[in-house]
Amino acid sequence: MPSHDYAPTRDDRFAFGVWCLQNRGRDPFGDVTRREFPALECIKGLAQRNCYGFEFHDNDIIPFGASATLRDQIVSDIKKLMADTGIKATMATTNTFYHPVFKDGAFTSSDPAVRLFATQKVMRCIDLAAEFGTEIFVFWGGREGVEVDASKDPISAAGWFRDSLNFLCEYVRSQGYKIKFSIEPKPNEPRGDLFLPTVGSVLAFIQTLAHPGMVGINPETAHIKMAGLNPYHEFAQALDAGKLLDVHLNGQKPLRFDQDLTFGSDDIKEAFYTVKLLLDHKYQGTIGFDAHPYRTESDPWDFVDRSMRTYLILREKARRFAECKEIQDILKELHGAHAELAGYAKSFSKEAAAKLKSMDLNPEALVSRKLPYERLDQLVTEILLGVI
Ligand code: GLT
Ligand code: MN
Repeated sequence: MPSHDYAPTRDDRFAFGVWCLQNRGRDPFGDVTRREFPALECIKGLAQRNCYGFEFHDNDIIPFGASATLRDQIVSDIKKLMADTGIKATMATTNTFYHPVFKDGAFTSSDPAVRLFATQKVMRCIDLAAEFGTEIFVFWGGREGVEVDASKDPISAAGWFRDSLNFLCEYVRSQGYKIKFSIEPKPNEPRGDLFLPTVGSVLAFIQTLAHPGMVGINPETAHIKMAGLNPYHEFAQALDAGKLLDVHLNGQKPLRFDQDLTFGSDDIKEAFYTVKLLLDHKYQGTIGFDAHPYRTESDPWDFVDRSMRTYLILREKARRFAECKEIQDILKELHGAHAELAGYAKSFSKEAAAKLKSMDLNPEALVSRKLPYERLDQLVTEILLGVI
C-alpha cells in the first residue's frame, strides 16, 4: 500500500503553464476540439488543486495589443486571485513566436526593427513579472532559427541574441528587479532548425553573456527527446553547472514532432530517473509541467491531476530505491572498488603525475570485476512495476 494518497501540497512546488491549460487541441491538421479556458479560471483551478504556482506568457493573460486600462484591470484581477488563494506566479515568459511579425525570428530576425520590437515586448513582460513577484523569466526561442541557411549567418544571429539578452539583463538591474533569466533549448519546430538546441549549447552561450550569473537554463523533457538525447543526462548537466533554474517536465517519443505528452506517459523509467535526480541533488526550483492534454480531452484537469500524481508516485519510488538493500549493496560494491585510489586525480603535482605514469594498474585484473547491471536494472524495473 502507498504510504500516502499522493495528494499534492504547496510544499511540492508544482507549477503549470497557463498555456498548457488553454491549449484547445488545434494541430497543423485539425481545428480546435475544446474551448479556451480564461486565464483566471486556469489559475483558480490550479490553486484549488494545491499547485504552488502558475507560469505564463504575457499574451496568455493579456491579449496582444490590449489597452493600458485593460492590462491594469487584468493584472489587478490576477493579483487579487493570488492574494485570495496563495498561488504564486513562478515563471513568466514572453510570446515572441505567435504574431506574424516574428515569422523570421524575434531576437534573431535580420531586421533590427523586429529585434527592437521583441526587446520592447520583453521589457513590458518583465515589468509584468515584477508586478506579480515572479523571479524566473524564461526565453524560449520558438522562432529563433531558420529553414534556409543562406538567409542568415548563425554567428551574426547569436550576436543579435546576445546583444538583446545583455540589454535586457541591464534593464532588470536598472529596475532593481529580483529576476533571473532562463533559456529553454529546443532543437527544431516550429523552425526547421532552432538556434541553441540543447542544454550544452545554452551553457556555452551563457558564458558569452555580459552577466552569466543572471542566466540559467529551463530544460524540457520533450525538447531533449526530440533531439534523441537523454533527459536525465541533460537535466543533470544543467544541475552540475549550477544553472538549473526551472524545469519543464512532460513526455515525448524520441525524434518526432513536438508531442508535449503528459509527464511519465511515454517512458516511466526515464521519468523516474528525472525525479530521482531532482530529489538526490536537492533541486530547489519549482516542478513545472509543460504538456497539453490529449486533443481528445474536453478539459485540462485530468492532465493536471495525473502529472502531479505520477510525479509523487515516482518520488516515492525514488525513496524505495534508496531503501532497497539489494540495490544499495550492489551500488556499495560498485563504488567501493579501489577506494584507496579515489580522488587521486583531484590534486595535481609533478610527483603525482610521475607516480601515476609508473603505477601498475593491471587492466587484465580490472576487466574481471563483476558489474551486475542486469540485476540492478531488473530491481529498478520491479520497483516501478510495484513488485518491490
Ligand atoms: C511553447 C513551448 C514551450 C515553452 C513555452 C514558453 S511556449 O508552448 O512549446 O516549450 O516552454 O514560451
Ligand atoms: Mn517548455
